[in-house]
Formats: sequence, structure tokens, C-alpha cells
Amino acid sequence: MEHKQLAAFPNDFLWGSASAAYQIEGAYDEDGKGLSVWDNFVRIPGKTFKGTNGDVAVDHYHRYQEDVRLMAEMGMKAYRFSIAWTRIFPNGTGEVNEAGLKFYSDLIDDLIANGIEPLVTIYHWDLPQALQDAYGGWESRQIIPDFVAYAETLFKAYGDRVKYWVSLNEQNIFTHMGWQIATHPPGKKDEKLFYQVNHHANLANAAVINKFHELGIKGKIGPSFAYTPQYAIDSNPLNVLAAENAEELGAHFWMDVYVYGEYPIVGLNYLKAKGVAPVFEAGDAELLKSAKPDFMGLNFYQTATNAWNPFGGVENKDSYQMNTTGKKGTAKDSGIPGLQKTVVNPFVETTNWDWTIDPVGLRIALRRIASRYRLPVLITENGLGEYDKLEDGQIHDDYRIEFLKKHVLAIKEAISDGVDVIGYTTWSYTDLLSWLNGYQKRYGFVYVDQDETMTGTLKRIPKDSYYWYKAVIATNGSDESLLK
Ligand code: BGP
Repeated sequence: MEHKQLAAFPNDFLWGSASAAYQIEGAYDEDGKGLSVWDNFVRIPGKTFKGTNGDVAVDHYHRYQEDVRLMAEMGMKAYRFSIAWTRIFPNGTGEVNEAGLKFYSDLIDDLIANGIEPLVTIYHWDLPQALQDAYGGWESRQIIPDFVAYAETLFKAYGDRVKYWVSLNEQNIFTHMGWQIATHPPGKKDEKLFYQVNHHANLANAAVINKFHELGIKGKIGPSFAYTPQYAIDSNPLNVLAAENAEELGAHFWMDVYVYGEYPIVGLNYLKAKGVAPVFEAGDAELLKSAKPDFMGLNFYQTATNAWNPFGGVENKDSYQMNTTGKKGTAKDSGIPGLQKTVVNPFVETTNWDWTIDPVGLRIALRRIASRYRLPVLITENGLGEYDKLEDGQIHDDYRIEFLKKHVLAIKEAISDGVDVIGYTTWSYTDLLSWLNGYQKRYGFVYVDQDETMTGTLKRIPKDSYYWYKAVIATNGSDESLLK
């Protein structure tokens, strides 16, 4: 629908940006920190682009004050970051590492002193290696009490100052990549185990949300879901059905559990027929039903387009090839015979890493979440990963401004449609390590002199997009000339 006039962003809208511990901190073995599964996985030859790792990353651990100062100068209202479990509990459980607790406490204080709301992600993939070794990490139900104990420590330490919490970052991505296609730790391909691991993550998520509410902390908590809205290539009913299949198994399958505590009917039926449905134990159904997030965290990057794929058709899930090199056109389509296959959408552009650019898709994502789940939405990630070029000490990233302005306008349109959007933390604040794509796929408002050699000076340089976002924040998104 079109609106004659767009609604205003709420006065307390959380304009911000985001990061994750492993991708920015470095100091991977300092001040008592234990090793995470990522600290080890990156050392397996061939797993990451040119063998890049986060040992130093962009050295945020030692430079956080400089990073916060730049945020303050930009007028940023919120900063989403994650806590490294291994800094708090080096072995995943047991004795707290006070130096780790202090690091995040100081960061939180510094943010608040600068008028920036801290948004804390409890889990952004860096599971303690000790828990992987002890019982297979997410493969065991033991993860549930351990995750709750870790989260409770954070709630008690920071709950007086932190009002927004993300329980799990992109459960759908870390389980898919870790247990279905082996591109993230622990690097397995096991369909049945994947759905079981995912079930444990659902239970842990529910238990942590309940713990947060039980403690009576004044704040809000929710998961961040990587939602890729699914389209059909055309109005052929079979292609529409293919898109519905993709939406059911790629989106409802997670968000329905978060909100309704139940797997969706068609998706679960499909898994049962295949013999890969998660095994429930006594109390699981009740636990899932008992927890309700306060908001849906949305990580939106792209949309996908589907066509019908009968038995005997394209099967490319296992060998599903991502483009991690930045050579446009090298990603391969995927498909599951009997369900769907992805096809090129002729109406949208793509990045050099073959991700579609589709701001209308963000509006569609927001509306679908609002109408199916009736929850406020916190956009916890959205951004453009591209090459940046340093020219005379500056970065003229007009392509990123172009991307972001269209997405901000789409949010404004969704708000005008009636969606309750409470904030927007772009991915990312500074440049950082892109898990599988090295340092050359840059997302930040602030350029960091770091690259695949991992010997950069780590100097910070605000890009043109930094000044554009500063102006958007200063006007609370009301100056539409900044969005067109
Ligand atoms: C999300 C993750 C982020 C970030 C982002 C960009 O899936 O939550 O941690 O990495 O995607 O992805 P990439 O780095 O693969 O380009």
C-alpha cells in the first residue's frame, strides 16, 4: 500500500549498530578467556577465507573506548554487542572469570555515560570448546542448564543497566551451518542430529527467557532470527507452493516455536515422514509453551525466490555453495527435491557476494512478523557487505548509503503500515571479521585498517556512511531527503 504521508519514527527509536564478540574483540586468549569452538574451527585448513581468524580481529578488546567515543560523536542511541561466554566462564561452567565480567561492565558503563543504550546478545555462536568436548555442546540437553546458568550470571551482573537482551543470535544459521552443511563448527552433516540440536536450542532459549522473566529484571528479551522472506518466481500455483514450503521450513519452523511454543503443522509432519523430527522428552512441550519473547529480533539481509522442484529435481543442499570470495556470480542455487529450489529473481540486484538487495523485502518481513506473531520487532542486523577503497584517507561508500537509505525508508513505510518497530541496529559498527569471508567483505560505518594478512594498523576511519547515519539519527529519520 502507498501512504500519502509517512508516519514518524517513535521518539525513543533505537538508532544503532551491531557487532559480535568473536568478530571484533581479538585478545582471544587474554585475561583468563577460555577457547571457543570458533577459536579452534578457524585453524582447520580451508574453513575460512584465506585462513583468516579472530585472534586479533579489530582489537576492540583494547580499543573499546575509542570505538565508543566514535559512536558518541555519531549520536548513536544504541549499540548491540555480544558477550563471549568464554570470557565469563572459560570452561563454560564453574568459576566466574572476574576479569571477563569487568570488561563488559566497563563497556556498558562507558556506553551509558555516552547516552548509548547497550543491547546485549547472550550467545553469538562462540560456544566454549570445553562444553563441546565434554558433551557435544548443543548436541546434549546438558547445554540447557549450562546456558541458563551463564545467562543468569549476566542478568545478575548487568540487569541493573541493560534493558534489551538477545537470547540466541540466528539459531537457524548456526544450527544449519554447524550440523547440516558443515561450514560452521562442529562441521557436521547430519539431518536428524541437526533437528535435535535445534530442538535443544529451542529449549535453552525458552528456559533463558523464563529465567529472565522470573528474576523480574526491568527489560526485554527476545531471540534474533535470520529471516529471509520467500517469494515465488511467478503465479504458477506449484511455484507458490514451493515458496510456502520454503517459508514453512525456513521461517515458521523457528519463529512459531519462539512465540507459540509449537512447531508448525506442515513442517513437523514433513520431518516425521522423513524420520528426522526432533525427539521430545517429558516436559519439553510445556517448557516451549511457557516462554514468550518480549520482541522478535530480526536480522534481515536478503530475500529468496523459489520454483517447484519435484522428486528427481535439483538436489544441492549438501553441496550448497556460498560465495565467500566476493567473485560475483559464483554462488550456486540450492534445492530440495519435493519441496523447492531457489532461482534468480530478475527484479532485484545482488552484491558481489551474491546476496540479493531488496529493501521492499524488509518491509514484507516486518509485516509478516507483525501479523503472524503480534510482537514488536527490533531489527538487530541489516547491512551491506562490500569492498571499500581507501582514497586519500577517506572511504566514499555511496553504495552503502544507497543500500541503507532504502532500508530505512522501508522501515518507515512498515511503521506507517502499523508495524511496531522499536529499533534498528545495522550490521555493523566498525569493519570486522566476516566469519567465512575474511576482512575484505566490509560492513562498517567505521573503516578499520585490517585485512587478510591480519597485520593491519587497526586505525579507525569514519566512512561517508558514518556521516549520513549521523544526520539520519539527528533528525530521527524525519528528513526524507536523506532517504531518497
Ligand atoms: C549474520 C551474523 C553476523 C554477520 C552477518 C553478515 O548472519 O549474525 O555475525 O556475520 O550475518 O554475514 P557475513 O559475515 O557472512 O557476510
